[in-house]
Amino acid sequence: MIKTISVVGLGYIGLPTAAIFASRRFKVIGVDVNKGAVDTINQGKVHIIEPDLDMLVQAAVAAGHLKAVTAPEPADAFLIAVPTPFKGDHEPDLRYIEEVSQSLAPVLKSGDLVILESTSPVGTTEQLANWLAAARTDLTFPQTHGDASDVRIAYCPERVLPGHVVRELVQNDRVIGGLSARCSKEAAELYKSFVEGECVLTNARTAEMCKLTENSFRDVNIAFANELSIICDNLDIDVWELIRLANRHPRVNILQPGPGVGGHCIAVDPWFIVSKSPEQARLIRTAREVNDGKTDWVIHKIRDAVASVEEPVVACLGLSFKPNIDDLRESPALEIALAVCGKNWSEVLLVEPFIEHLPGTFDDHANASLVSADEALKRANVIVLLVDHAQFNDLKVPLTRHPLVIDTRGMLAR
Ligand code: SAJ
Repeated sequence: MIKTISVVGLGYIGLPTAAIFASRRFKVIGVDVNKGAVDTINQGKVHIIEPDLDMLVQAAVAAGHLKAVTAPEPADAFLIAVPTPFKGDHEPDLRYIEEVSQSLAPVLKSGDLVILESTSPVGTTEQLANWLAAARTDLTFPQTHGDASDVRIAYCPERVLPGHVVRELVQNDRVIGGLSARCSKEAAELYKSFVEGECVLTNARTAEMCKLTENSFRDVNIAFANELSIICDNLDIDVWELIRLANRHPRVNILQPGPGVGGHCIAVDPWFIVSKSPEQARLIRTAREVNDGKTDWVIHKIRDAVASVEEPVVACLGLSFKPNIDDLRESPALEIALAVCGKNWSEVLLVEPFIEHLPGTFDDHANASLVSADEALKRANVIVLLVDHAQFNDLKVPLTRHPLVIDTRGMLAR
């Protein structure tokens, strides 16, 4: 019977998961190496921006169901949600999972359940199990003892959309892959305490690949749209109209082109497939290259536009990685804005309604300033629409009258 759950890694996935378990009256111990985050959570506050998360955490801490600590303590179940970045060469970096396995091993006891949630290359759950087994030779593990093991280990990816995490954690289906059938079953029972979607059981390798497949599917399909946008630009065809028309076919559903693919998942996860299967993953690798290449293509478009006007002033509308959020990390819009500033082609007016100050990466660029959309429209002679924030809908009329607009999101065509 699981009474105490430890969630290791209190970021975008770990903290909401910890708070939801706490709301179901489990005793939840959140673990994070970031002391600042731990202190903030223990005050009932949050260190990340996600709708409804603040209320959930505040209630959980006030009720005494959630506390945060910097080192693992004994629990009946451990959920690991630490980052899995990649190294410079797109090779996955499992350092944080290895560190967790080392800090977790001393507090493990017979009967415990360990679930890995971090997006991971295929084989990582087995690797985690091997690290734990090497550290605790007094316990048995499922890779050697199957259903009879002392410790149960499973992989269960999340697939929540940033901005809708609290709702999607509850409503989405979960794919649960144990290292043995019993591991899958026990993990599913735990998730069923709050998941309203279906918990579908498989093995760990399939569950790992499933998460990577979902994001690669999106990446490949966005690459198709981005490639079309470049072909259409060359052929003088409006790609937005083209996609709208093609999508009238009952079995065609093309995604939307943009300035490249941002965020922490879709542009990263396909590399985890490529690094394991470099010979076979040809389309998946090419999709990554096409999407990254689209960002460079937009920068070249801006260069050509700047060259065509006298005393150029460029306005970049939007810096976040997708519409209606303030998240600038891994944002192609930000990358483009920084590149344009760095080239010193012109003064650059940056418009981002979701932030009050430019990030420090712009400190070296004296030609950059954060301004209102109205000011940007008044002063710029080259306008680049990089993010289709809902607020920019109000600009449509003046934008259509502007002589030089590079619309990477098809906002004007809508
Ligand atoms: N984008 C396009 N064209 C499109 C759709 C998206 O260019 O037609 C771009 C966006 O502008 C953005 C990027 O792709 O730069 C990613 O945006 P997104 O909203 O599609 O996805 P994320 O990164 O916020 O969240 C994704 C989701 N995955 C899928 O939709 C397959 C989410 O369900 C995952 O849980 C999350 O990644 C994750 O953690 O893996």
